[in-house]
Amino acid sequence: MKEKWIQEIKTQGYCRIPQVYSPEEVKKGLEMTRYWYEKSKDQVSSRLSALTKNDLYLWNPHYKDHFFLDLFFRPKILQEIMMHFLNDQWFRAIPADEPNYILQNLMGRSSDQKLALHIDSFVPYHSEFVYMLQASVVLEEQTEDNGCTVVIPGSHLSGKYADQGAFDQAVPVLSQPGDLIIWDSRIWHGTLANNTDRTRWSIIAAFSRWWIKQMFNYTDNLPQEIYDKLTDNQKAIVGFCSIAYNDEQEGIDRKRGYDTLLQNVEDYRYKRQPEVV
Ligand SMILES: O=C(O)CCC(=O)C(=O)O
Ligand SMILES: [Fe+2]
Repeated sequence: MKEKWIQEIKTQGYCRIPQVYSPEEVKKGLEMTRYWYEKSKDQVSSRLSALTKNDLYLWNPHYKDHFFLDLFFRPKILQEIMMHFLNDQWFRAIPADEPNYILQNLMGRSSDQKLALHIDSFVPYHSEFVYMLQASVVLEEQTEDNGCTVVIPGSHLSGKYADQGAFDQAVPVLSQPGDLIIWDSRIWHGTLANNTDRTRWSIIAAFSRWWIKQMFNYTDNLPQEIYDKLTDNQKAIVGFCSIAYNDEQEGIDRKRGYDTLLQNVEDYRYKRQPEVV
């Protein structure tokens, strides 16, 4: 089955996998998203990108509850697709049948105004090699009325930044609670405006190859109680097996094995001893 989704992502740049999550998981996800959004919405820096100013965002939900990371760890199909596109065959310190890609960012999002077409891969390029994909866990139905995601199929291979003139040809990705939508971060995408008075929450994670700088400094800041719940491989996905060493005495190859994982998150914060002069 995964071949069908992989093929769609390769050719169209995205796919929608129906009903990956149970109604119970969706219900819990929505309750927790609403709870944490209310609790944290006033604590957001004004240093936001122009794209993200108007909409509802729950930033870094994985700093708040382990449930949000687990949403992306549990489905086997998600892991298989991400491994297909993002695993580095030369990352030999991690077993070849386990993920060596990393979490680039994680957020909850609901639409308000139209979101302009954009790419999230920072550079457009034409290649079969992919270095970033996004996965959106749909918690509420997405329709043309409430600000669903829209995409330009095939645009991930255009080798160009998004052309706003193409918005009229964008295809709405209609989805149901429990669906999982995956797109190549090069695809031209955005959202319609939300013309209802309701939310349309989804939890969106970007995963990238291990060498890409993450959006936030997770490896210094993941709460210890969440770190303690992760398997070694899940720690690697959060970034703990690809941290840059502080100097050549500590290590050189950033493709680190599980044997370099530390007990406590605070131990990753390097404390260089002041030199005595
Ligand atoms: O909410 C969506 O469907 C898309 C959001 C998006 O493109 C983004 O946050 O980069
Ligand atoms: Fe995006």
